[in-house]
Amino acid sequence: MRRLAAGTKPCVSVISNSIRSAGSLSQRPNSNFVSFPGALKSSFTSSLKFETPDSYTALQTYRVVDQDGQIVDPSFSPDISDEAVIKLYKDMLFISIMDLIMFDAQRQGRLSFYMVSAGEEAVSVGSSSVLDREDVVFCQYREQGFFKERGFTTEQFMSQLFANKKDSGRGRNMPVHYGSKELNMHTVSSPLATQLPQASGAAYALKLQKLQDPSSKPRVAVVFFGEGAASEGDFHAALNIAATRSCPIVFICRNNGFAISTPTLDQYRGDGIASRGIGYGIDTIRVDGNDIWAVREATKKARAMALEGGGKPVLIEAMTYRVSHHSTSDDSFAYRARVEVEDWKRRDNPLTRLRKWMEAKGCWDETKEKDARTDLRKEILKAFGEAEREKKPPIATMFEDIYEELTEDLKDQKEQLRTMLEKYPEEYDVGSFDGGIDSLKAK
Ligand SMILES: Cc1ncc(C[n+]2csc(CCOP(=O)(O)OP(=O)(O)O)c2C)c(N)n1
Ligand SMILES: [Mg+2]
Repeated sequence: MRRLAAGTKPCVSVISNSIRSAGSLSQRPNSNFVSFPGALKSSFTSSLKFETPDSYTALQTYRVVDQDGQIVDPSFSPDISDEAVIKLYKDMLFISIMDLIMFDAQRQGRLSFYMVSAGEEAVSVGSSSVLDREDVVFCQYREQGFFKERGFTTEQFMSQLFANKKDSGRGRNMPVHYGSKELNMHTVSSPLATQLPQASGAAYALKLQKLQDPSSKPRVAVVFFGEGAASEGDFHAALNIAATRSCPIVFICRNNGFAISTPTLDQYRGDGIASRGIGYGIDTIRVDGNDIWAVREATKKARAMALEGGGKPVLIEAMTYRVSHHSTSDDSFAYRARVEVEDWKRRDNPLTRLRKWMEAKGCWDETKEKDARTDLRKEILKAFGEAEREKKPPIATMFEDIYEELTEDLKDQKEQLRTMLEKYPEEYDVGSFDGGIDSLKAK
């Protein structure tokens, strides 16, 4: 091992250790196993046989509660109070109601774009509910339930969607690209799968931080992605670096059957995404994503595993069905049968499943359901109206946040913009922007 300079932090020795162990393999005489550097536990065989995917049965799907809300795992008992379960149910309900309202708002031309997460609410709400608030999270774009459960407010959702001056992203992103520094949630970004290597990097940073300061709080990185995003090279890079560097990270795949119009059959021929986790040497589980209890149990355990022995990656593949169109720019009935969607809505819906469970337990009924729906709808519509009326961020903010001080070029552009807007007031209505043209006046 290399000698460490005085004061060098212990993370450096971790890296040196792994270099030494990889180079110190030796062969034992007459062994049935040859420790090739690239395959450490492979025994010899004289049978010439290729492995085929068919010789493996599909990985099983873990569930706690069935489609009728009945418990199928007799060892299971809820780890939270009835009130806490109701809160999770209301978070899921909130999302499903907000989705309908905002989808319609886009159709009315009041919003440029929207994406709903119908059928997938249990994955995001369930996983959020068992993670630590300080775990660092990277979402794809269909995880509004995670934001909700972690504490994103109705006003924050609406401010982002209407890109008004209260949006912490300063109105620069497309709708549904939420983010929150306070909640340790990185901003959603459109290019698929880019969040995956970023999350592995964050997990590595968390690992090094813990090594440098052992008294610091143990934290994991958590990253969501769709099975479609898993076709990107970034997915493979992220899994491999997390595995080889033993990073504390939980990968959560929402396998909802589609990447826009591309069904999974055209996306891959292996056993889903879970089989890839194992291929990369990562502990993996497949769960029923419509069962919030299964999602909670699996995520809780995954987090604990990810923190074991200084850190390791864990992969969860949550099986769901994308009930909605991909986005407001998509009409999914052009590529799938309406009856298929109706079947999923009716037969297996995460909200209905939890509701049945709560009703059987005696903590929910029709009246409570009606009241909750009315209250949530009111709350959302109130925030909707306020956010829609709110001013947009000052025009001058478009020049900010790149350089600490405006460069001469940017100052010029700002001035040109002001001149243009003043010259053609009939063409440019700047009344909806906070401060109007005044924000462009040189300070
Ligand atoms: C690099 C890149 N390629 C293509 C797209 C266009 N695109 C946006 S979402 C999407 C489908 C992603 O499917 P999946 O990861 O399964 O997530 P889901 O929409 O099913 O939740 C595609 C192809 C993109 N945003 N970025
Ligand atoms: Mg998908």
